[in-house]
Formats: sequence, C-alpha cells, structure tokens
Amino acid sequence: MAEEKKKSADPAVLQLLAKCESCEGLPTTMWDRYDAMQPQCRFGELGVCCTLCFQGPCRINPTGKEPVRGICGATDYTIVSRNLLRRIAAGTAAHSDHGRHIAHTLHALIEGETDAYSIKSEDKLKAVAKKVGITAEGKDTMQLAKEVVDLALEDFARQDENVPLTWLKTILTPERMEILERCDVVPYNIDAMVTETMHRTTMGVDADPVPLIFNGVKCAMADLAGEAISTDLSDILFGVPKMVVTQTNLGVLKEDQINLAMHGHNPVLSEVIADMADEMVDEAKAVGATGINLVGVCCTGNELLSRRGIPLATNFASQEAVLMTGAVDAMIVDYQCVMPSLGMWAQCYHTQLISTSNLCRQAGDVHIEFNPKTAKEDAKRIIGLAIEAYKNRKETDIEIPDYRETIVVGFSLEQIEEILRTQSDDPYQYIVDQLKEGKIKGFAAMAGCNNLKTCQDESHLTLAREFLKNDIMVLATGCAAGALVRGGFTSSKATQEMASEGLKEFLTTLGKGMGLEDALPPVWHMGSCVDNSRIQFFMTTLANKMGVDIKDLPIVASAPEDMSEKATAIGTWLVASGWPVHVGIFPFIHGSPLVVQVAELTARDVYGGFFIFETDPNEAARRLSNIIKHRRWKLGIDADEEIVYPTGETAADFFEETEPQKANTANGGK
Ligand code: NFS
Ligand code: SF4
Repeated sequence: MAEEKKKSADPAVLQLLAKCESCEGLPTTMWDRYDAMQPQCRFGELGVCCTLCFQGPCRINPTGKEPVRGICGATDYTIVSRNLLRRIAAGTAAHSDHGRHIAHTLHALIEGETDAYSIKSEDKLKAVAKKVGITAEGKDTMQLAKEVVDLALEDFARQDENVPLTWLKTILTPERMEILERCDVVPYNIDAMVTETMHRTTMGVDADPVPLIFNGVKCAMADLAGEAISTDLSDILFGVPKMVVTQTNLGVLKEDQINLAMHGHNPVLSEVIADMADEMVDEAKAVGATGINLVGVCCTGNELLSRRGIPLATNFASQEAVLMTGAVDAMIVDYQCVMPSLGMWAQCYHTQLISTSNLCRQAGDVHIEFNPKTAKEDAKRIIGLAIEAYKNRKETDIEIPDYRETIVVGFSLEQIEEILRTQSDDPYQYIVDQLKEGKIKGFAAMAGCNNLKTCQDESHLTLAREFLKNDIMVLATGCAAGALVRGGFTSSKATQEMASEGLKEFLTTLGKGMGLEDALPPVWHMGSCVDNSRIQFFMTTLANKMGVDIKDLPIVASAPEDMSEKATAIGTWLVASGWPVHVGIFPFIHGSPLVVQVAELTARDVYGGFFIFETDPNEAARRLSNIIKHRRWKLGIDADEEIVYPTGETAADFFEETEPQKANTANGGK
C-alpha cells in the first residue's frame, strides 16, 4: 500500500487532524475533501475546458486527437488563454477592490463621517504624496490626504486612455515603463482593465492568443497598482509596520480568554476591533474570562501581525483547524480565501462565524455589515457576540495544540531602510556593496498560498532553507510568510542555524546596528499579499540606484504552493516587471504548448522575466539559485566559470539524461 501522503509540515495542524479522525460526527476537513475529489478532471487541470457559452462545455483533447476545436472553432490556445485571462481579471478585481475599500474608508475620515480612524502615519502620507507628485507645502494633513485619496480613486475612474495609472508609474523603473509602453500594456484605469479583460474573453471576441496574453499582462499591471494603493493607504491609516517580536501558531489561542480570530484580507474592520477590544475587557471578565485574545488568520492576520504584533494563528490550509480547537468564540471574516466550510465547523462548536462584508456571506454566519461610519459600534457588537458565545464553550471540546513560535516581523520597506541606515547614509548603496562583496548573493521573494496538491507549507520551508544556504535573503508575504513564521524561519536562532556564513554576517551586523544582541532573522516578513507591492518598490528603488532594471537584478520570486487567482495576477505582473517567477502548482495552462512557451520563453525575450513551472521544491531552488548566479555574472559581480543559462539551467542539464518533460504531466498526473 502506498504510504499516506503527509498532510502538513505543521505539527499543530497534524495534531488537530488526528483529533478529528478519532471523533465521530465531525464534518470533513479540506484534506478529506481533497481525497474525495480524486482523480481530478484532466481537462480542467490542463485548462482546455471551455464554458464561455452554453453550447459547451467544450474540451480539447490534449493528445492532439479529435476534438481539437470547440464547437465554435476555438482551439487549445484560445481556450487556455481566455481562461487564464479571466483568472487574472478575478485576481485584479479582488486586490483592487480591497484597495478601493481602503480609499473609501480614508475618504470617510477626511469627510468627517467617522471617528473610528485617524491618520496614523503623517510621514507615510507625505512620502506617498511626494511619490505621486503632490506637493505637501502649505497643506494641512486632511487636505493632503484628500488630494492623495482623490488621485488614488482616479486610478479607478480615469477615461483618458493615454494617461497611465499613477500608482503604476511610481513602482517601475523608467526602463520598465518604456518596455511596457512599447508593448502597449500600460493600463489607464483599473476597473476598465477588468472590464476589458472580461469583454475580450467573452464568447466570440478575441481568439488570438498573442493579444489575449498581452491583455492579461496589462490587466496584471493594474493589479500591481491596486496592490500598491492598498498598501500605501493602509499604512497612512493604520501605520507603517515596524519590527516587532510576537508569536505565531495555534498555541496562541488562550483557554482562559475570549478568542477572536480575524480572517480575510482587509484591515479596515479588524483594526477597529483591535482598538475596541481594550475597552471591553471588563465585559469579558464579567463572563469569567481573563481577557480578550485577538489572533489573525491568512492576510488579515498578516496585516495585524505586521502593524500590531497581534499573533498569527495560521495560514490558508489550516483555517478550519483554528475552529477545530473548539476554543474560538468568534471567527470574523472580511473577504477572500475564506473557505465555505467554515460555517459547518463553527456549528460544531459554540463558535460564532461573523461575516462583515456583503461580498462574502457564509452559510451559518451572523452577518454584521461593516460600515466605516459605524465602525466602532460594529466592532463592539462583534466583540459582544464573542463574549456571549464564550458562555457556551464546552471544556471537553477544547484542544489547543501547544505549539508557539516566537518571531520577529514587521519588515516594511521603511523599517528595512531604517535598519540599513544604521550602516550607511545611503541604504541602497549599502545593499549594492553587500551584493558586490558577496555577503548576500541576492533576494528571493516568497509569496502565495497553500495548496493541498502538496503537503501544507513543506515546499515553502524547503525552498527557503535552500535559499538561506546559498546566501540568498528571503523576503516573504502572504501565506508563504505564514508558513515561514510558523516553520521557525523568522528568529535570530534561524539565522544561526540556517543562514550561510555571508548572510549570517550581514544579518548580525544589521542586528547590532539596531542595538540588538542577536542577528536579524534571515526571512523578512513584509506583510500580506498586497504588500508584494512593498517588495516591488524595494527592488525598483534598488534597480534605480544601480542604474539597471529589475530584469538585471539578482532576484527571483517563488509561489511554491499557489492556489488563488490572485496569485496568478501577481505572478504575471512580476514576470512583466522582469522577475523570474517559480510556480510550484501548475496553473491550468499546460493544455496549450503555445501558452506555456510564451510563459516560459517568449516572456523572457519581451520582459526579461519568465515563469518556471516546477513541482519539486529542491529542483526549483536549484534553478532559482542558478538564476541569481547568472544575473550576478551578467552584472559583472562574479565571473563564474560555470555556464548558467538565464533560466537557471546549467550546461549539464542539457547533456545529462533527464526525466521526460514534466510540463506534459501537470502535477504528476498521467
Ligand atoms: Ni494571498 Fe492572502 Fe493566503 Fe494565497 Fe489567500 S490568504 S492574499 S491568496 S491563500 S497567500
Ligand atoms: Fe465551446 Fe466555443 Fe462556447 Fe467555449 S465559446 S463553450 S469553445 S462553443
């Protein structure tokens, strides 16, 4: 019998899954449902199933036998690229709608319609204003904020197709802007890009994969702008993350306190809940609890973790496990990556599942519609429900796995610059010098989700371990960051145990510079998924310093456990910005050799960035590390003898006997 596949790298999750297996009458877990779903549809997996019109579903035979066209005549590349584009549009819609909601909240504050918020970072407001070309002189804070938010909202409303998105221009090198202009992929309006993508891909519009894919890139660039708006405005409203020591994993739930788990993506409500919780401690005590314990899940969790040091309970795949502890009095969800199964798990316990956005209702939820104008009252009602629910807790249900990791997080770009300034007045020159000296060989941005096609978190941990061995600094966001904090990668102990000599020296110097006894962690948690814009801004600034473009920097990106459409949008703008991007789960495009070729090869000729589809994390780490070598060699930093190709393959790869192309067998299937 085949050995049972390991479900998670996190022992806390394994403990709860084992508890559930031994219990009668509990609902299924995501792992059960994954198994029940096997074998999954090969047509869907290859992206060759079309349901764009009701003549379908049509599916193309990937072996080249009939049918090679859908009923309307669409071939594999048309179907695959249309499906791909719709995923990019969905991801863009999600990120940018999130940005818009923050903008509306800021707007409500400026108009005096809410007392729940304030401008927490005037410095950031000024910095953002400067970045987008607004002068601060002679303007009071609210006036300046109004001009910034109006300009942000204009990126959703502009009708002049010749004016690029303001937030896009600020985050790309001049050379990159030119490349994008040459390819005609500079968006002027975020919403219009989503609309155009949906229009172009509707039945009987674009059938040519080339303009289709370029349109996908254009839409993804709008996604980048939407993310940058989200990050910038959130920092203005809620403060810029600073280094903070805190804890993570399911052991952060407390048996003697009211546990509120905040899940989703948008910090507008969770920030107010965090403000209000202090005011309600007496009410919590009145029902016998010793206090109110806030924890985060997924990216709302990452936002709270970065700005307030509120412990992160877990990441995407184990969101059900948070409820399985039986210790959560209320789970509050805003939107995105909220599994529809949460309702049935909440119903097994005393847990209140509280939805707060009319975009994201759940079966079995209590719905408290969040509104910036009534945010404080909304937050209090929510906490009140949790306190009520606590009375119904059953001691026998409770099992909080005793796993807690102490972590250092909060690496906003502003924080990173402050750290580097302890060594030099010119923080970016300092990085350049360190790269040249070889203390650090490059940077790996690790992002993206969990995906049950692989053991939870395992690929994230493997890749990070390999990067750190090779003097490559890791910058992490989203559920990749969630995996790495729980996996013990964000402490000075991790630096001692896992970092190469050069990296260790670099991090120890910086730690000392900050007046710490120990080294900084070797993985810098930079925030939620929209905060990938922080990483992009970092690298654009570094490239400008060096007088090169992102395509020249010794940097790579990896989403080893990608799951969401949002990850597809991010991967696409990264590639179009010049990043090599590894993806560990095949994104439903391998039914069209042409689309795969565009993603892996043509993209490199056009943008300098490209995708690597590789399910084996060790192999991915090898190629990504090689790409960093290659780029260093091209920059003239290292004159290595070994020939490494831009895609990370070495000469040996082409001569050794290799396994048959994995690309033809998506996710190891047949
Ligand atoms: Ni990103 Fe965050 Fe996690 Fe993936 Fe979902 S929570 S926005 S999409 S699963 S990283
Ligand atoms: Fe089939 Fe064409 Fe309709 Fe798609 S658009 S379902 S390929 S007929």
